[in-house]
Amino acid sequence: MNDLTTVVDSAVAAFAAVNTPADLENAKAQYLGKSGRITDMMKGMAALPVEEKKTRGAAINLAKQAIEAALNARRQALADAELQAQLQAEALDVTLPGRQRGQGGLHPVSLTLERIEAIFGSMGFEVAQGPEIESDWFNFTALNTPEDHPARSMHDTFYVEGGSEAAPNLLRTHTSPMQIRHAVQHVKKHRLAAEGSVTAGDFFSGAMPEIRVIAPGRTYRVDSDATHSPMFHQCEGLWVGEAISFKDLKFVFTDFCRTFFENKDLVLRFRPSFFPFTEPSAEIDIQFPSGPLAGRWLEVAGSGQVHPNVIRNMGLDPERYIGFAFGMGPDRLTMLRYGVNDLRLFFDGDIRFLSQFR
Ligand code: 2U9
Repeated sequence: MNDLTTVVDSAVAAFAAVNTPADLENAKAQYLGKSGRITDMMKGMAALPVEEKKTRGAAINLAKQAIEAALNARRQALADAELQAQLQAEALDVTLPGRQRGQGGLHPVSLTLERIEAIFGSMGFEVAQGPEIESDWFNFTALNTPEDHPARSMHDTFYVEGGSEAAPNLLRTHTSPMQIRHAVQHVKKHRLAAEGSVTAGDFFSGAMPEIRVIAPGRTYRVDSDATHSPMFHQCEGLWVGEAISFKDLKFVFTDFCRTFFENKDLVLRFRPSFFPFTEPSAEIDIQFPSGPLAGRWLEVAGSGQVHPNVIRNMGLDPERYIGFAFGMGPDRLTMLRYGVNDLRLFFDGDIRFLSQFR
């Protein structure tokens, strides 16, 4: 029986010596495989007398069971070790600080638009928003822009599909069409209330609350360099009533600029100019009394008294209604406010630039 003890010891040692499941299966084959040592011993029993066969067979079985037990124990040990190694490799250090989600913020131009809306809102202006794809009528014709005006050319304006040759569609070149839309609705509503019906063709001369509205939003022109982007922002304002004059324009716009730039000593200059939709017209320049831009005249807006043809296109009688309008570029206001000198930075989407305004 000594030989059996030797085989069992040898198997246990062989199993202990391997470190992978594949090597363990190879080692097993040497003892329990088809020509393994235990199998050979079984075969060797054939020559024994019957009585010896019984005792020898029982002893070999016991040895075989011992080897199988050692094999299973080793299999389990290797599987446990593998699991431990994997757990260690994939271990999470739960004491590390978590990954923070970056905090977002509004785009600098959006901050400016919010600021403009808040300031004009405090002066009783409504905010009107509307389509960026406009008809030629709302964008040009209603605003008294002649058929042959250069702004209507394809070099200046993006025309889009969907309209007819007589009434093409385009990407709005300013937000003034929205002012016309707003004014027409305003007039219709109050005319209906006053007269019970709205007759096309003539103009409303009755009493009505004033139109006081700003139209902020995206606008488009065929233009691209350091100070022009094909998409840019505009905010236009309109105040129409029975006695709204240039004096009111000067007061409103001066108050707006001083609040916007947080500088009560800001100086404004109204310079004669020309726009088809206003008459008379003026460009508005500002001057900072101190700081990096001190002493320079900086153009910030166009303005004027709304042209009688435009008043008519709102459905109003220009003999009774009069008012002013202005238009400014929030992109440029943002550049002036923060000292940015290249407009394209606003639209490149570089987070290193944009995160400075959070
Ligand atoms: C209506 C009637 C008149 C709005 C006006 C300007 C002058 C003007 C420019 C300023 C900077 C456009 O973005 S910009 O290049 N705008 O000069 N805009 S008067 O006049 C209107 C608007 C609506 C119904």
